Amino acid sequence: MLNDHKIDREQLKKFRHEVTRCMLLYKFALAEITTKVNILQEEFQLIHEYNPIEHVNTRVKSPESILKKVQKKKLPLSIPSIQENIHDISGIRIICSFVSDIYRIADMIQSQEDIEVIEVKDYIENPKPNGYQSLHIIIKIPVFMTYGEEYVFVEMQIRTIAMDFWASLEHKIYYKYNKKVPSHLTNELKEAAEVAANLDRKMEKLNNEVTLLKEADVDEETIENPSDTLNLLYNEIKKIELRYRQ
Ligand code: 0O2
Repeated sequence: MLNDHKIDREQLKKFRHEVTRCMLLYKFALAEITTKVNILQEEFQLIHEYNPIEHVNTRVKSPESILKKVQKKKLPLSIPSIQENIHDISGIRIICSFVSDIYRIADMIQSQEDIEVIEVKDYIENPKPNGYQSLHIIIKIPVFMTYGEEYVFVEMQIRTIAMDFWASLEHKIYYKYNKKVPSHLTNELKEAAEVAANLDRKMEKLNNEVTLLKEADVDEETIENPSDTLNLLYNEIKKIELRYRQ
């Protein structure tokens, strides 16, 4: 515990070392999960010729935010307690094109053997009272250090562009505003969240329709003689090679 007694020089050095080690762990955990997401994204693109992820952001929570959470949750001010009880120090936000992509990506990540799923909060199925929508998954992921492996909590937030747009602006407007917000503002914000959800539904429907049209339109390559087949394969390999050299 850090808040009960005076800290001497040696203890301070040890504390600094511990904090640095922890911050590195959280950074490495983000590097691990980012690699996993990138692999899924590239493989998905290769197999389905479609990229379900618009963009990905990661962040390590700032020390100020960690301390605020310690106070809010009335946790002991110690590194083990922070590591055990605050699960969103490493955070990754994955912005998907369509709602169905969110669950597809979530399933692919959750089914990986080295990932332990700790908690799933589905604010898409059950939006928060203010209208907030997103899929939150707390996972534990192994990080291989020089002294052995450590399992680190990572919070994944997966949502669409419309959900992210709403959440970013709501955050700016008053997510962390501690006073009571006038009810007409809360109502309007909730309405805006419903508009965003409608937009997601509409875009998903349009995408499904276009996918069906594309499938019906697939022009089968007709190959007349074996040398055409070889040329076709050669050209395909060249195209793939060029794409992956970039
Ligand atoms: P920051 O600054 O983004 O890190 P817990 O994490 O368990 O202590 P809680 O609220 O049960 O707390 O977790 P939950 O619901 O999974 O929310 C965690 C994160 O989701 C928040 O982190 C926000 O990033 C985001 N979030 C949750 N609710 C809202 C909301 O109503 N509006 C917006 N804009 N974002 C939300 P932090 O630590 O609160 O903030």
